[in-house]
Amino acid sequence: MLLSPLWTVLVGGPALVGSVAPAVALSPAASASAAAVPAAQEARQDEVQALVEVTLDLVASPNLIDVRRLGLDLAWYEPASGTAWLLVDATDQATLAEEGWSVRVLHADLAEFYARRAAEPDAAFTGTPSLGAWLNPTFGSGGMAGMYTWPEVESVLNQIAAAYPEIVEGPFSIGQTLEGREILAVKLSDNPDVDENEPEVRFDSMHHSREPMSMQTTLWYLLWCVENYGSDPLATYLVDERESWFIPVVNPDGYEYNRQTNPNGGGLWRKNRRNNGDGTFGVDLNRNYPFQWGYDNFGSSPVTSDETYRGPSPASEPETQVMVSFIDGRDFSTALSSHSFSNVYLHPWGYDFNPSPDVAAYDEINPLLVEDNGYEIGQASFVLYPANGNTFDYDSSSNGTLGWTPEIGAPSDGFWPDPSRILPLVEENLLAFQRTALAGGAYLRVQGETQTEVGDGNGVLEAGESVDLIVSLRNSGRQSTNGNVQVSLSSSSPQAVASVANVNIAAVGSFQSADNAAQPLRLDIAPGTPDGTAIPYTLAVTYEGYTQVSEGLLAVGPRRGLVFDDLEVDLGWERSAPGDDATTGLWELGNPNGTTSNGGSPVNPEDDLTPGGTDAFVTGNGGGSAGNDDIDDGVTTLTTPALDLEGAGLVFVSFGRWFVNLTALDDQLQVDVRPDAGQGWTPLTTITGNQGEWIVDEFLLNDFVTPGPGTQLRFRASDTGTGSLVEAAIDDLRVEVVSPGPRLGVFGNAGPGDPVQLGLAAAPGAVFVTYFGASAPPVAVPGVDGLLELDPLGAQVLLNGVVPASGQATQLLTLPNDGGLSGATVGLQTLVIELPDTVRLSNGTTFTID
Ligand code: 0X9
Ligand code: ZN
Ligand code: CA
Ligand code: CA
Repeated sequence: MLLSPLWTVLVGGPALVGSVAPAVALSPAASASAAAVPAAQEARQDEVQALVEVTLDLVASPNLIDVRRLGLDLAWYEPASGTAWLLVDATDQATLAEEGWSVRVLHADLAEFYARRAAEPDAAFTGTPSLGAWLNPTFGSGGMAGMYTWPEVESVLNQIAAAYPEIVEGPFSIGQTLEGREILAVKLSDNPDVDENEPEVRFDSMHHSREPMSMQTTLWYLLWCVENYGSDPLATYLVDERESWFIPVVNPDGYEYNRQTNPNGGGLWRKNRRNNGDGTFGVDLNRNYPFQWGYDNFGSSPVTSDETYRGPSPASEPETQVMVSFIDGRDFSTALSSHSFSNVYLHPWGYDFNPSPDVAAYDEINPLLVEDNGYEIGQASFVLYPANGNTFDYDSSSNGTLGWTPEIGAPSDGFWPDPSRILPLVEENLLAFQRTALAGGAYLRVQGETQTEVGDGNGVLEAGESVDLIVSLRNSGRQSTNGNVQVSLSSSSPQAVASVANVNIAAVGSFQSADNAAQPLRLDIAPGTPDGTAIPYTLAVTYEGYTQVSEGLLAVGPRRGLVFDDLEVDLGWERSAPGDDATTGLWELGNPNGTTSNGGSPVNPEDDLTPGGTDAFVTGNGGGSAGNDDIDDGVTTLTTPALDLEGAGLVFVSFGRWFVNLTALDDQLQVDVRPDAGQGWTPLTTITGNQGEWIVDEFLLNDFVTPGPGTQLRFRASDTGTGSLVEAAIDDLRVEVVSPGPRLGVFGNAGPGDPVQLGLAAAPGAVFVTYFGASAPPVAVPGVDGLLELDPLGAQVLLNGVVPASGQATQLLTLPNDGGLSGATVGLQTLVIELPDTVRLSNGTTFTID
């Protein structure tokens, strides 16, 4: 993207420019009367609200305390950068002018902006949702900017309960709102009408009526459970072994008020609809809970007109009372009380900086919740700011519940994301909902497995030997497993038999680890199994009737390096491909020039990955401003040279990659593989999120394709959707093989005078001689393992040597600088002499000079 402050990006297309005022330093205060409690008494619900951005200092004005003092509505805050978005009416704007704050108007009328943005053709949701397609209205096609209205939520809950009566109970009222609406809940479990002895978990949303995305996400998880019950093992387990309660809209009065004022969406009413008796309305329900209520005035306000007004007394509001008695009447182990927006998950304590008594549990579960979406997660008072009277603080203090508040969606999504964003946002939070439910009971995870050769002890699994498998398990949940854990092993290979196929592990306690080291599982490899044979196997871990299956592959024979490209020499990778449309930040090879975001986080790397190395491929390497150097407007493709891996056995590929995606997390680095030029690309991995560090990924190519004669990888980095800071980099490509015999490869796109890498994977200490010449049909040679694929007449020695201890002999060769060689195809093959008396031929391969 161009170097533009965050806000210009968020504003959207050119049609909106008219509503954006340039950065204005409002006139300095004539008298900055701090004693004034501005805007305290006015009825503000009917006023137009503008969204303005201001940068807050930690100490100097304006700071967060000033925001509180002035009773301003803080819609978004990023402590790291100090960026704050405020919702302000005309009176607030006058106050800001008096205070002399420099603010940027992002949207003069935010509600109108949301409604208009959601109505634009390119914001529409098209296609069929993968869940809730049978609902009326379909999920994602609700009546307010794609969001379900309150009557639609009621209808949808009824439709779900009617369709799944054997697992859904309700909807029933857990009590009434101030205006007499029923607060609706459903219960999800097997035997839902019976209170069974199963861990209880709760999912509520919309304490704040301008945050409908939280309700959509809660409903999505409910839909995932019911629609996958009986087919997906996890959904089945979570229904059978949990009692889950859903309260999608805690504040229907406020939500209906928004429908009345803004029927097409965009309404910004947050609090409930309490008439405060002084011309103002509303109490912030997430400040009204009766634990440390009114602890201080920092994050909760005694001022009735404020958006964080905590009410006259603890649990003064009917909605809070209903939730409190519901919470007290049950025994929730874990809970999510969802809000929007900020791409963050928050947990207790909220009221102060003291650590939660459950800090160890949070530390363990937190990273699991955000493993896929990369949201920030941590204690609310630190990650955001302290605020008292929060739902999760009450959950924790009264019932010891582990609770989180997801703030769903990016700042660019805001309170009313485009309809087209509803599905991506619910999807990116599904895992956290599943894992919150898991953590409420036993949450057994397979953390890893170790394989030990049982045989001659040379560290290599060979024919006639066995392998012992030890699985390490971790219970990251709040309850012990109910009974034993079964671990079992099987293989579909005709060359393998599980001689120890089933073992039991005693119940695993809450936040405890376990393994089967005392009774390893064992797989026997048949005598005579050739090197390079892949042995697939399946591990199954079962507890409480829930089976988690993982597939693995064992290689028979030694694993050796074939190619290692640290990119210190240019081997001719292709830097573009047909269809590329990025306008800046194209792939280039060089010494990376680091850039950083305004917030100080890394964007382009400063260093390559190779120890002692210099160069890597990066997308744009101009240095200077991060926004000028990164990918913009589309995709840029990097493709490796082709490598002959036909018949190579098992092929492991690894590479270091760097990926940064700031602003909106909607971009990716897509890695694909193809076995040969004529064939289609198969996805290897999609890297999303924002890492900002080198990470090495390894893949067994055989899991994706049959490695072929022209195997290539390609890396497609893109900035799509919302313009973002996007940078990718690649370094240290490695190819390793477990082969039936010595393996030879030539790597590089090279013309006359250019370098190529010649790689040989063979027995350490063996003597080798590599020949080149004309290829010929394979023939057997007496006394030699393997087939000769070179015409012996005219074949010449290219090089010879001794295979190093690593089993990888790599040689950089420069092609003769003779233009006449262009287009010529050369055959290559290596003779390997394993002293004293074994002689083998590598595969024959060919190389065409550019
Ligand atoms: O302020 C809130 O109630 C929540 N944010 S929202 O924008 N959805 O209104 C966050 C509450 C988190 N709790 C604390 N920071 N203590
Ligand atoms: Zn909220
Ligand atoms: Ca061995
Ligand atoms: Ca390098």
